[in-house]
Amino acid sequence: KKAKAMKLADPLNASIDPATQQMIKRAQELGVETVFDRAETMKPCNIGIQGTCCKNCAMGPCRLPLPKSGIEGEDTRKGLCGATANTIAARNFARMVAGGASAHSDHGRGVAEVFLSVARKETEDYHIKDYHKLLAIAPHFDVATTVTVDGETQDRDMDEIALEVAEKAMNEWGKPDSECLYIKRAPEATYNRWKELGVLPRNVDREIVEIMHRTHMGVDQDYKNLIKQSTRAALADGWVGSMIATDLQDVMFGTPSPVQSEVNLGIMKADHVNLVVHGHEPILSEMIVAACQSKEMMDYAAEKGAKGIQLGGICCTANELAQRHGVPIVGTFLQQELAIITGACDAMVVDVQCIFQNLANVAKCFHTKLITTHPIARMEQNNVIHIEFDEHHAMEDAKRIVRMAIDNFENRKAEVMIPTQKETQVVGFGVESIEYHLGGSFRGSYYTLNDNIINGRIRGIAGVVGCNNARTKHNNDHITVIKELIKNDVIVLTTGCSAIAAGMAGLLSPECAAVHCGPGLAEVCETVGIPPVLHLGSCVDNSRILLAATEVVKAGGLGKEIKDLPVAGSAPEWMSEKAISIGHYFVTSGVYTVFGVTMPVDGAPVFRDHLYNELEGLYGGMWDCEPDPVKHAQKMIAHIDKKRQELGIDK
Ligand code: SF4
Ligand code: MSK
Repeated sequence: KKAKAMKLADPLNASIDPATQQMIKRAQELGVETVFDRAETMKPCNIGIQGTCCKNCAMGPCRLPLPKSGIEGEDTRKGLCGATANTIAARNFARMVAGGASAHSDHGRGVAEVFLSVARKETEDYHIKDYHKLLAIAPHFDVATTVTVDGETQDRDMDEIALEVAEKAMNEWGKPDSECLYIKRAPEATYNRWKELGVLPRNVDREIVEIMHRTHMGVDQDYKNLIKQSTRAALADGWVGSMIATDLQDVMFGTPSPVQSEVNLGIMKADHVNLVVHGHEPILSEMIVAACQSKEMMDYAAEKGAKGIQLGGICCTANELAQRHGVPIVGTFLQQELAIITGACDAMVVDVQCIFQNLANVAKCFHTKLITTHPIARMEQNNVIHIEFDEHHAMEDAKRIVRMAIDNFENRKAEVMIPTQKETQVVGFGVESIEYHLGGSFRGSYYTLNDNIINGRIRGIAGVVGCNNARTKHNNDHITVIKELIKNDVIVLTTGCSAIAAGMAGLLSPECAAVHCGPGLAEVCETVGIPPVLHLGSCVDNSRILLAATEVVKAGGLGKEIKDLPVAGSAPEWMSEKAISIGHYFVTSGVYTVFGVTMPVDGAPVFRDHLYNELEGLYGGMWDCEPDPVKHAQKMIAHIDKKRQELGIDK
């Protein structure tokens, strides 16, 4: 129930989505507090937002706000130890990279551990679904796929390949020497650039630990050196931890290909058991899909008076299940409380990342069972049930959870109110399917991506990704940025909650091209039958965007490195540390990357200049921040045009 001093959000100002507006209003009528109301009540700290508050030791917190009039002459601000604003902001930035890289990479490690169990035949519930993908990734781990016997080349045993891939993958987190193997997947010139700059990641865990050491009180006090280490950790995230997560998930659960699905709160059904999965790791949710589809569970639901089981996802778990099974998406990050407020959510199952602790308080007001499943992510509230999920008896755990949701169907108490809004969407593009749908390769025909970029029908490529943030109007900036880009013939690759927002606005359908795109992009989309906004999956699947850019480089005609391409990145409504890690691996892979909302660097202008300008000289990519979504998109387009000019393909 809402606290006494709570201010209420204006639903029309809080979101552009009518279903969300309706449910915020509903929550307020019922006296249930949501993130939208809390954002009205609590405003952010003016010093923290500038990135210049340090609490790395007990002599602080030391706060170094930038004077309103700016700094005249020498900047004499310092903490008790003498740390400058640049050092403090850079340490805070580095710790965000560490937090983000650890979240993605620990997810990747979990996937690799399950894959190792599969390879060792220790689990019967998970299998290899895509052997083709296994063979495709094996060489990147230096695992041979053939052997020579008596002078003849023969295919190697699949079980042997799987085991070796699993062991080599696990090694990427903690090998004692050398560098991560997967980093070589980048274009050769980019790899050489990183080598020269000394930022090749050694192993994932080490780079993250080293950030924590360097940012401890009294260690690294050079903002440039701190950013160099942030680069190692971010590259270890994007090109190693996240990329291995994506690849091994594809091997075990199938490489996505375009599939039709639906999105928004209206996918929930009053006469069905509604089971909502929320979080990130498909290890759990894949099993829940299988359990929901089992005859045993469907019969049990019918016995309890339900017409069926409606499974739906929130956040990146939603993207994982949608891209591989077409499971409908309930909503974005900011809609998680609202799914329960429908009164029709019989169980919400969560694993890791982006889960509001307030879900437990909202669930108390309804009949919803809130179930945590991961040993590293529990909640203190006593109405939360913990069912620890273990890959060795995964199906048993999944059925227990589904049965709990079915048993709870008859306990609905509040009046059910499910918004009617839902959109049809096509999701599940990856590097493989982009290639397949655009002429079977990246270059050489009327249909291929590189040719369409060179001839100008497609002006460039944008990656628009990331979260929602309750400090901005829900989905507004994602949709404004994306519409501005496609109107100007820029094709958009999207992941995470940005992808869900695009689906909710009807932008993940091939039909929307005629309405929203410039003439060149519309022609390409209509010819090959793809949407102008391609859903590439979850946050770890940003690795697919890196690999798509790499394929464009390799196909030729557009320079030697990702930095040469007419591409730009964006996270219009970012909020998580993971977004900072993603942003930093995009930037240091050569992509101009614009964030919305605010960046916690404004209190340290010299450090900010390093991120926003100097990094371009090192990596070819640089950071920027622009909260106005139209200007945000225009900055990306200007960068794309600059690159087209440098390539000599501007028209
Ligand atoms: Fe203050 Fe330095 Fe301690 Fe940070 S490390 S809290 S700047 S004394
Ligand atoms: S779920 S990290 S709110 S995109 Fe990946 Fe969405 Fe951001 Fe979480």
